[in-house]
Amino acid sequence: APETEAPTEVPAATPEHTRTGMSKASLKQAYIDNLFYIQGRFREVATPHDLYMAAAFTVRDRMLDRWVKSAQVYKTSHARTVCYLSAEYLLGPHLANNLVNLGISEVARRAGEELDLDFEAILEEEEEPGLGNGGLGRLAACYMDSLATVQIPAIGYGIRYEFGIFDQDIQNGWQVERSDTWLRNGNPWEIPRPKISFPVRYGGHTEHSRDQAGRSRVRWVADMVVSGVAFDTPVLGYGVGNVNLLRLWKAEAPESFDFQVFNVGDYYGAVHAKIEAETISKVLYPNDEPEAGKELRLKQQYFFVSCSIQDMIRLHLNTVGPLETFHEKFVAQLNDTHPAIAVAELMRLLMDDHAMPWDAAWDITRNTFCYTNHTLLPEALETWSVALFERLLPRHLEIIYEINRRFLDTVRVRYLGDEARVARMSLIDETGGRRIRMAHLAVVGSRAVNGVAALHSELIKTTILKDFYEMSPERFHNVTNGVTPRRFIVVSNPRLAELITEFCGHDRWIRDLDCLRDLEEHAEDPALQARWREVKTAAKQDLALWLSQHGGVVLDPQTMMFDIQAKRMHEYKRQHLNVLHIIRVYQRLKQNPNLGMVPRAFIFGGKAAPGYYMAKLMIKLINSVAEVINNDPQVNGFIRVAFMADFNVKNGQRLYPAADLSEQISLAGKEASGTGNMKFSMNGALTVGTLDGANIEIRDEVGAENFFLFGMTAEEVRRKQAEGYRPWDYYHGDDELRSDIDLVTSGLFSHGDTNLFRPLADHLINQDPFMVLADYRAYLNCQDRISEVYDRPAEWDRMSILNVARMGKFSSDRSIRDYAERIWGIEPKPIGI
Ligand code: KOT
Repeated sequence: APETEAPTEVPAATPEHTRTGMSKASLKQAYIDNLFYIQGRFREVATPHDLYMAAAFTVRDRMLDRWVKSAQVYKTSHARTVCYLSAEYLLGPHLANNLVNLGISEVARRAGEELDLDFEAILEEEEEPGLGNGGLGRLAACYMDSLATVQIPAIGYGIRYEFGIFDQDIQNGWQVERSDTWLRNGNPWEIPRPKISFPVRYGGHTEHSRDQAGRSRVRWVADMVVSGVAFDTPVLGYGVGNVNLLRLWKAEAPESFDFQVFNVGDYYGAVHAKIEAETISKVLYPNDEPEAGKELRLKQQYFFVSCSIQDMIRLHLNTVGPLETFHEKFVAQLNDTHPAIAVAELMRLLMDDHAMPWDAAWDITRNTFCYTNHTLLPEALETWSVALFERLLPRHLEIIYEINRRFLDTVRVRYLGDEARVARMSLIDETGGRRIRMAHLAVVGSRAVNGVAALHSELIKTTILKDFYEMSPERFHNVTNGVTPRRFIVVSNPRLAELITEFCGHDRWIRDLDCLRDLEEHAEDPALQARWREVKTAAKQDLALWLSQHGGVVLDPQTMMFDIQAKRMHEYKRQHLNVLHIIRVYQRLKQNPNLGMVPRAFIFGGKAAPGYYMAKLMIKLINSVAEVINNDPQVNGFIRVAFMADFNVKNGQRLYPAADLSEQISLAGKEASGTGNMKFSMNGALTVGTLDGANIEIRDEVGAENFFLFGMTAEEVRRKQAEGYRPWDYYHGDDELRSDIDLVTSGLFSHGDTNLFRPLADHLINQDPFMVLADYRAYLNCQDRISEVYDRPAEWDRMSILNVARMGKFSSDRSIRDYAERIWGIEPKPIGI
């Protein structure tokens, strides 16, 4: 089969081919053609969805030239390629982003106007692919954008879930989940590749023998097989000709399979087998940090990893040739441990299918993979029971045992007699039931290991991977996360983008975010400050309007500070600390209605894992506090509380531009990096935050005087925990704190029910694993300082401008360049337009 995944013939360069031309006239003609020839409609009868599809195809057509050309250049030049292996991609809507990256937003808008189309309504029509939970999945999406933009050949491999992250409704204050049917109306951005498909096997047993040359060979006789089919989405870089590939796998029953059963007459059995196969890519597990440990989850992981590695081997054999150079052609980045089974799978394919001896296969494997860790939370560290592995992946279990045997021998030689260390480092956890430690497999099978922010990368070395760090410190790195300024400034905050462009040169800052520095010298300029404020207020107006139409809360964008916390609901992120502050302000206002305070809108957004009771109760608490405050005329001129339902990429894009204050208040040492912190700050919000994750580096960049810091350091947290933390003492030692917690259980927020929020309050008073009570006072004091500064607009605006000016480091382009230079050893392969 030919190598490129799109036709190899590049159409002759005809600048105004109506199917690809970028002029307004071409766009208009192409749009009308697509509406007619693809949707089968003309304007008068077209539905909003038809209008969107025509727009999507018009844009996609303009990406395909570049895609084909990229594939050709990458192929003929044997370009080294990054394969990003991730179980999640939280992409967000494509249309607006692709228009920006093609550089045709403006001309498309004008073309739309002349066709009398409602451009905004068309953008709104797109259903976002929510193929991820939160930070980890969104990071993968930002990295795909940046890989293309910095012109690095890359393939993103993952799963084409039929149902992505659930949609969240709020009913009676509670989260209610609805299934996400994003494919219902078709997906114009993907191209199915039914001919690119691989068998993936499960279960059965292994048979060991020797070949004629006396080499040992293994045959895996599986008892279930599914077929993984490729669906490709082009990922265009900003202002470049490079288009990379996002290849997601859908599970299907192999064509031959049901006939076998059908022929013996078991028609129902055949259909059942089909459903069982399709189940594998049916739905995304909605757990953000803690692991589900479900069999289907392991099946999903192995499914996409096996397809991806088989695809890489196929590509290599078709282009470069001998598998001995596999690791020179490819570097594979493991996005957390979810794809860590890839280490055993590559070993299996090289040895069992391609007859390579162990040492050669191990050399290639270990030089192919690199592993990124995204969390230190013990409950999120993936382990699988040996029994489950044995049942599902018997051959891989053998390989893991052999990796472990050889690895532990090196540990023994290095640390004579230290069997405790051997047990700690083993790939098998023998304490309790025997379990496979996926992080250990990922580390042992990788050339490089990295954390996602400076603090996190340091903590990895002193906590969960300490023994591994001691043994080979040279393999440990830091790559601080970043976010794409295309989506999170240009697409979502066009007014700010336009203002920045006046100072930082058209286009320049969008590809080199360090250019934002040019704003610095104008930070005190009253004229810029006035316009800065106008831009912020306009974004707040947009959000206020949207919120009033969706959920009904009315906020005043002119007078109120917009104080926003938007992220997954989790105790370690401490949304309840924010709530305690709201309750304190409420009580102050009730005691002194004439308290001259800066009015604030407290805005929340975030989904809770469906099985995470405490997180769901926090949502209910926020909505219950909102109900009381928003309906109390004594206070609702000063404070209001809003919970934005269904926080996803699209809704995030409404929030980030409108924030005055960004809440990044996790317990120090718990948030690996955070990326929302960067999105808010890039849009001119000031941060109230702890010294956690990337907050530390954000503060270093923007200057301590432009960041509202509070709370314990990770080191103080560690010490306090070691001493024995007693939240009870804080509760009894601080009258205001006690009164705030008591108000939660008083029934005021629960129509007299004093039990509803008792689990939350009791947990805080008795356990408080994330030390909300210990940081409460520092947080309140910090919030008071914040209100004072907000009262001095010139000062606030200067700080806000400086935040944006100094955010260059947090572009995901910088992160990708770091990976390319320090970890991947890969050069850009520029493709012009
Ligand atoms: C989920 C399950 C297992 C292991 C890790 C996770 C995980 C970690 N999911 N999201 N994260 C977040 O990843 C982001 C990107 O690196 C970080 O910014 C954030 O702090 C993590 O919580």
